[in-house]
Amino acid sequence: MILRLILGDQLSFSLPTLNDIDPQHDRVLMLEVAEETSYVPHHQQKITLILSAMRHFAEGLRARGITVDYVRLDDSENTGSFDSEVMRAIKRLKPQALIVTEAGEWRVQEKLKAWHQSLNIPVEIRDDTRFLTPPGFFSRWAVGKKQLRMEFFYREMRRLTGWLMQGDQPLGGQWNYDAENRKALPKDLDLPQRRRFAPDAITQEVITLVKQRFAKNIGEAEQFTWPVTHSEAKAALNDFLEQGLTQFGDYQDAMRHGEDFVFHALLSPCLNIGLLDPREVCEAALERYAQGGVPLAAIEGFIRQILGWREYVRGIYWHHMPDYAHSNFLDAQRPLPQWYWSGETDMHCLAEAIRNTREHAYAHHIQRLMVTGNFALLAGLCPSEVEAWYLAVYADAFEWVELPNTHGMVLHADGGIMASKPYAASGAYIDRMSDYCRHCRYSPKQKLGDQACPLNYLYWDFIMRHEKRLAGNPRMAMPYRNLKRMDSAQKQAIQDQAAAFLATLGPC
Ligand code: FAD
Ligand code: DLZ
Ligand code: SF4
Repeated sequence: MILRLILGDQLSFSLPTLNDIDPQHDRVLMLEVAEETSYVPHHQQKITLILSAMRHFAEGLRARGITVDYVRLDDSENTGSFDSEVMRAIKRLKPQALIVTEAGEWRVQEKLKAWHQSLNIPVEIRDDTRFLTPPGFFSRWAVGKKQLRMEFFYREMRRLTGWLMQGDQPLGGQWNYDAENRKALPKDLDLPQRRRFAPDAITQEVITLVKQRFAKNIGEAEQFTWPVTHSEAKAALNDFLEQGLTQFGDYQDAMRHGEDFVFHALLSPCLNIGLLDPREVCEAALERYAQGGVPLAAIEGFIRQILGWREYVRGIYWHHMPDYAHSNFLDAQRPLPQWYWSGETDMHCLAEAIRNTREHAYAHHIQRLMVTGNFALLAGLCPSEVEAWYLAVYADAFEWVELPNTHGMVLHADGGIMASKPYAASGAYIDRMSDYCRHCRYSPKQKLGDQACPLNYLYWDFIMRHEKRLAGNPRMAMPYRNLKRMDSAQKQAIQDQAAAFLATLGPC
């Protein structure tokens, strides 16, 4: 008998672990363990999603005639970690060998690798083939390059898949239509009501468990409406294709008070735990494009997110770990303010992004990057604390995708591995891309004084604080040219107000 371990983000029937399973003899092992449910204080809905989807997946395997040995979080004999539960299962079931697909996180992958030594049976760790990049492709592409840039990786991936290509040229003559994809939402544009999923009996049982065990964690499990099965995930994909894709490009960066989803896909939780396959998602979107009515800029923008960004961040993660997590290029040391959890701040853009994070364990990309992320960058919040927050609060958060986005793209803590410059912005950006400022006690037009948007003076304080580190970056030339035009009294006033504001966040 071969024991086949399936982790909580590996819920795909095409998982390499299952490739050659003999349902007559082999067993699948699935483990709900306290170590994984609490290594960061996960949002209640994230725990609900993973445990409910695991339980549904186990049912799906059983329906295919596969025996599943499933350990629940509240089983009285559950010892609480992957290591101890795998040992216990081996004692109980006496398998000849253990098969597992590589883990999505460095921390867990190190555990799996140690089992070669610590378990007294052969352990086979298989490549995770559920990504669009073939194993080893990223490292081969990265070798010898001084600087890695997503845009060039993405072009290689377009050539490899042949998606949106005409021979060896990009369809429409351009690789990237980003410039067309930065519109603000017109006031009178109605946004679609998105398909959500009512909890069934299995999910209800998990919600009760989560309420008992994780009552203090952020969010409300009772408000859970994420897909937990492959068929629900497919319905969510169809909903996006029907209601989101056509306008996805135009309003990719837009935000509106009270609108939590805009035209975004809402598919990352399903993709990251295996309920949807990235190839299936891209092919379905390409098919919809082929039927007509979807602009090229929209389909290109969407394909770039999955074929480009998603694959690229995974490549960066595995190429640079474990050192990647430890750099702190901007020497940011300030603790994360408590209001990142509660949302209780007068800055309306932040209050909104955190409100919908609390409500859904979701915020869209621009809220993560340009609202909570931008503030963390400007205020010099400590990377490890910010990263733990992002890892905890989003239903789609797994370190392979969360870390490069937070450590690299948002905080520039990697010194430019992920992005060629920090995405720092003042209140003018938020004002251009949203209606948040109209609901705020601050004004994005005021640079200094009691009414001034804190992002305005924090932005210039950031630029001044990091002049030595950033002024030489050609992509930062413009802000440093503008800084030169400021007189010293103006600079001092900005620094004074920024210091007073930062002091209100607590000691550094
Ligand atoms: P859409 O905006 O509709 O995009 C479609 C799909 O493209 C997403 O489902 C996702 O799979 C992929 N995608 C888009 N942008 C990225 C990106 N930058 N990196 C990787 N995939 C991308 N995404 C996660 O899946 N998990 C995370 O833990 C995560 N943490 C993030 C932290 C920060 C600070 C930032 C700035 C971004 C993070 N992202 C993360 C990327 C992105 O914000 C989410 O993938 C996206 O918001 C998910 O919502 P959606 O499915 O509606 O995506
Ligand atoms: C995030 C998570 C949670 C909350 N719970 C479990 C669990 O009980 N069992 C499990 O197998 N996986 C869980 N996960 C996912 C893991 O923490 C981890 O992210 C993946 O195994 C990827 O390495
Ligand atoms: Fe955010 Fe500043 Fe606008 Fe207020 S004024 S919503 S703090 S950008």
